[in-house]
Amino acid sequence: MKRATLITILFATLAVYGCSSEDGDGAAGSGGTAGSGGSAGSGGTAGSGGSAGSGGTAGSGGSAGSGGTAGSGGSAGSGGSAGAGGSAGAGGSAGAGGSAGAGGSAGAGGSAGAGGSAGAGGSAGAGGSAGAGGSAGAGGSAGAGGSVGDALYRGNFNSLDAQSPSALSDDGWLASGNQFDSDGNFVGNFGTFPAPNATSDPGNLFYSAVIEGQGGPAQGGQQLSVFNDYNCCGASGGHNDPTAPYETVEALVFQEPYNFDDRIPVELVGQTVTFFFEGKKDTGPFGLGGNTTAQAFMKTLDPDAGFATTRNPTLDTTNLPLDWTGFSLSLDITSDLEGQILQVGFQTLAQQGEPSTNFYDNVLITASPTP
Ligand SMILES: [Ca+2]
Ligand SMILES: [Ca+2]
Repeated sequence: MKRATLITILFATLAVYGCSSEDGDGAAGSGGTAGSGGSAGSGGTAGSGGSAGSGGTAGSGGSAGSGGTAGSGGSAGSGGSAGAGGSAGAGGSAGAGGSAGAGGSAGAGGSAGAGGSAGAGGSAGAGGSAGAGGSAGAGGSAGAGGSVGDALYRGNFNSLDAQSPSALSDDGWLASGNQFDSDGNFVGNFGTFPAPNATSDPGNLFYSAVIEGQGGPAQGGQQLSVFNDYNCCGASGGHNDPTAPYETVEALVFQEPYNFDDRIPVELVGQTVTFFFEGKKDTGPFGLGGNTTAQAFMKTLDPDAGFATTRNPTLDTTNLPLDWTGFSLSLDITSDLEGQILQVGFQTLAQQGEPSTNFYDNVLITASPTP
């Protein structure tokens, strides 16, 4: 039985059997006593259910807010000092390497590409077509003909009288000779004299001769033959040295554009004297052989210093080609050579009567401004 139902039955019993101390007439009208049900107000004690408020202790879960100390993870913010890595940003100053980008201004070297405008110099290469004008320079060889006006000597021997003893000397040719001992030491000089023409007296004359029949179209009818002096030197000297080692004899045949009486003038200073000639080997029995040597030469001599040789360019002609071939050598006339003597010609050096003949033609000696 529920508690509230039991309480209701109890009160009802009391109402039937109560109040017996009053006069016993007991009228039924006293039923008003049922008003005592007001004691049911003690149900207010049920307010102690408020002690369930201790569940508020669950509010200590607020100490979970100490999870805020996890905010010390903010010290991980010291990782922000990793931001010091930002100083690595100083590496950004490596960006200054970007100023290396200024090396890009080296791209200004690209303006060196303006050097490409130097390629415009290539158009100067068009000047190379002007080089075709250089072939016009071949016309300059005709200009050599122009230098004829400045020729110090020009000779082709064609019109010389081959039977005249003075054929060569009449054309300005001179001769000289030297004797050397077996060690090559100078023994003596034979002086300078008119170049002989051995054709006029082959048994007695040496050094040089006007000959014929050795030329081609460019050499014409007559040529110059140059060889040694086989009259040198007494019974036991020069070619007659009886014992080895042997003495040698030098024979010189030359023009003297500027001699003792007409020396190199100041006007010639700054000029280059060039000696052009053509040469051919003599294949006959008198052709150069044995130990003989030969040269074309230019020589300056100083009369004020014992005729000392001051310049002596030479060109070896010991082994001339079988066919006519052109040669040249040159000498720059500098101021120190003013007043000196200039000789231009051919030399042989021989011993023991060995053959020494070379053929020459078309001799041209010019002077033109030194390049
Ligand atoms: Ca000739
Ligand atoms: Ca000897």
